Amino acid sequence: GDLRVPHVALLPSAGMGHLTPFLRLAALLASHDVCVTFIAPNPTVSLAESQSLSNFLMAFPQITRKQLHLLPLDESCANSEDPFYYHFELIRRSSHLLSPLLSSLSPPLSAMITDMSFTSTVLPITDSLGLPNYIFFTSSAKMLTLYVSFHTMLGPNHTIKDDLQVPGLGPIPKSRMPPPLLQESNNLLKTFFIENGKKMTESSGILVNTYESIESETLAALNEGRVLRKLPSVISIGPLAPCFFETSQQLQWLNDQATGSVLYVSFGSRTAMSREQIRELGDGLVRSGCRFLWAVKDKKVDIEDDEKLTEVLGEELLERVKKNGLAVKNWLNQEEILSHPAIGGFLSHCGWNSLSEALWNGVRVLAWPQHGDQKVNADLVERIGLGTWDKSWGWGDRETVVKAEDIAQTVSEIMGNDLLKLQALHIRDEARRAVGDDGSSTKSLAALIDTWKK
Ligand code: BUP
Repeated sequence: GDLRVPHVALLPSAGMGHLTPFLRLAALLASHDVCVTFIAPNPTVSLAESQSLSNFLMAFPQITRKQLHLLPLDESCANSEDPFYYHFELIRRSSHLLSPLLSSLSPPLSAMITDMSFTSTVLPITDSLGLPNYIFFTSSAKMLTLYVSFHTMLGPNHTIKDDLQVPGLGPIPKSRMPPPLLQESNNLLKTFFIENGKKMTESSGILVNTYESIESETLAALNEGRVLRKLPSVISIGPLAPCFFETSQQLQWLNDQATGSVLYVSFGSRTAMSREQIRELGDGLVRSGCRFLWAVKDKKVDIEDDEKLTEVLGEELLERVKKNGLAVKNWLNQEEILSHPAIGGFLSHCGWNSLSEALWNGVRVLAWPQHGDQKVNADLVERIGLGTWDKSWGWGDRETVVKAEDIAQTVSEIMGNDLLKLQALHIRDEARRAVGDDGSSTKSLAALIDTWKK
């Protein structure tokens, strides 16, 4: 008989690092003739999220938006931890609104795809509706091994003693784990890891924005029960291709630079370095003698980031910066920048989306992890030959201030490293093959969609 058109609902979490891969996945599913409903938590934390979402929906009118209206929390629940983690909590507490929303959708849903941070909240809801629920893990497969194992590693006082060891895989040393996980006291991130990590086993499958040739050993360990005995299949569907729906920014400055000569510098949508570190970095970039395009971020949340560049950098440094590079404080269309022929390197915090955009475009990476999953990802950058990582730089500005001389030297080294340049291009070819016609990720996704048609 006729196969039905599958209808899938997607629920992303807070922050561009979660929203962006969900938008890319939505576009990909729509291109495979899946009917997609995008559930958008409202309001968002940042302006970048709300703008990106509305541009996306204008470009993909076939995708339906449903809003999940977030209930305000009382004062006692508000706290000073990361506003994005706090927003996860807000979405979690409004999740009882999901059940009526999901059951009202027409045609009836075939499946739901939920962000990893809502695993423990949303699984009971979809279970009660008899709806298969897939968890989309928005970081690397290597990070997934820690996510699902963390709750099994806890000792007395709820701390962990050891590195994560998985048979056949390199360890994840404690020093590379997100620092809040090592604290004795509970915090939002730790609670999320424990509760969600436990529940992952009950999902219908785990989708990861990665692909065989960069994480084959980790994917094998996950799927052969070496990480946890009982884990649903881990399906690599990446790298999710950027979909150009944002309006082009046409940076004239970039168009005027020589091919492969510019270092792009950005630490993601939620990292603000200290003023002191920002100035050392600026000084270092100037002293490297390389051309650079620098996204300066002074506050975690974009709406609060209103100081002028002159105030952040100081007049003297700003003048020096202008001679060699371009510093900006507004939101840049990063996928457009990384695909520009003038870009030859990326000084990155190693957020998983930034890395997937770097490898998609064959751009060398100089890793400078700042928090969260980023050291685990930086290690991967080094191992696959996409770039270099100077571990003495630590976690951004929390442990030490990295000096301008060090930055200058490392930057000029990576921009002059032709071997890395070739390796990055090779990685780009493999990445594109994975999502090409006969690619491993394409096949996995097609098989998944087929199960929804039955
Ligand atoms: Br900043 C910035 N323009 O100016 P990550 C970011 N981005 O397009 P994060 C821009 O936001 P988490 C800008 O291309 C990427 O897709 C960028 O995600 C885009 O890091 C996304 O790299 C940022 O995963 O999130 O924001 O720190 O901590 O959740 O990884």
